[in-house]
Amino acid sequence: MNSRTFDGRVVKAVASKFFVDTADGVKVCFARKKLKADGIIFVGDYVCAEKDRDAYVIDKVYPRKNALVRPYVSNVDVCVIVVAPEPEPDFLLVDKIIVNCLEQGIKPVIAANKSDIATLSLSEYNNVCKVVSCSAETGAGIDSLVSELKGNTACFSGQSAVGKSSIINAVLENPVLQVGALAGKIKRGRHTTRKTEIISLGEDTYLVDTCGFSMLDTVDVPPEELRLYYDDFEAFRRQCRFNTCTHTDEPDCAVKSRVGKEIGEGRYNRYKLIYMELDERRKNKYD
Ligand SMILES: Nc1nc2c(ncn2[C@@H]2O[C@H](COP(=O)(O)OP(=O)(O)O)[C@@H](O)[C@H]2O)c(=O)[nH]1
Ligand SMILES: [Mg+2]
Ligand SMILES: [Zn+2]
Repeated sequence: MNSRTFDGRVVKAVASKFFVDTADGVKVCFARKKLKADGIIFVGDYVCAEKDRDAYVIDKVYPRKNALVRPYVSNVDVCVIVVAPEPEPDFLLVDKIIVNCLEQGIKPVIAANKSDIATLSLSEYNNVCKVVSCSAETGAGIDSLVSELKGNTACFSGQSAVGKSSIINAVLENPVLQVGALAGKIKRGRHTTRKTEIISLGEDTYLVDTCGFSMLDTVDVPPEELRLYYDDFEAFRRQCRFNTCTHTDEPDCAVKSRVGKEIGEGRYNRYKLIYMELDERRKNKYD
């Protein structure tokens, strides 16, 4: 690495320009032709760039940990799945998003928003993922959510009107993240969803400000692998009669025997629904 090259992270892309967050501020870069030929540079990519005459040019994209599409964002660590008492929660969607997160190496965190209206009962998720109760309206629980985001790149998903944009705004206004030199950077008015962009909050914390990733709504794994994404089944799996048990129709299934006890009935029924959907889809593919 010579003095003209530097590392950074693409935080925004507009036409052929890439906004790269570096130790030395945000630099507007172009990309080498060979990189464009290899594929698009994603928002979220870690890159190496250099000063070439009067322009900054991206030379190299570092390997991605993961990549989401529609919108294209890479290197996501945490996905906040927002639910609320109103609109009525769609837990099938929540479970599908969790499977996809785990498959992509993303940590799912459920934010039970609008706690000022009612408290959702989410005990089914105790052995599944972190659940944070919050209210974007009153600010309750936003500190706990912020501590889940610190040092991570986080995106938000969930049904329309659950409060994703409101939570992002509450997080951006949260004093915990606005320390020292960062405070100035974050003064950017209230957040509204627009172009794909990740917001650098400093200390390696980034928010993907685009809500909802349609790819996270659709599960696409082989049906017999679905069970691998259910951490709450894990403790019992080894006691199933068959080690290939899918926990659906097999006899002596230890997972099934724990339903209504450690495993929530709704959670298990939705598992079977997703399993059958995947099985059906595969049958259609080969018919
Ligand atoms: N009571 C209450 N309302 C909220 C809360 N968070 C968001 N809302 C309201 O819920 C509606 C949808 O919020 P929005 O952030 O646009 O949801 P999004 O579609 O998921 O981005 C708006 O009318 C918000 O004012 C909350 O914590 N409590
Ligand atoms: Mg929104
Ligand atoms: Zn089983």
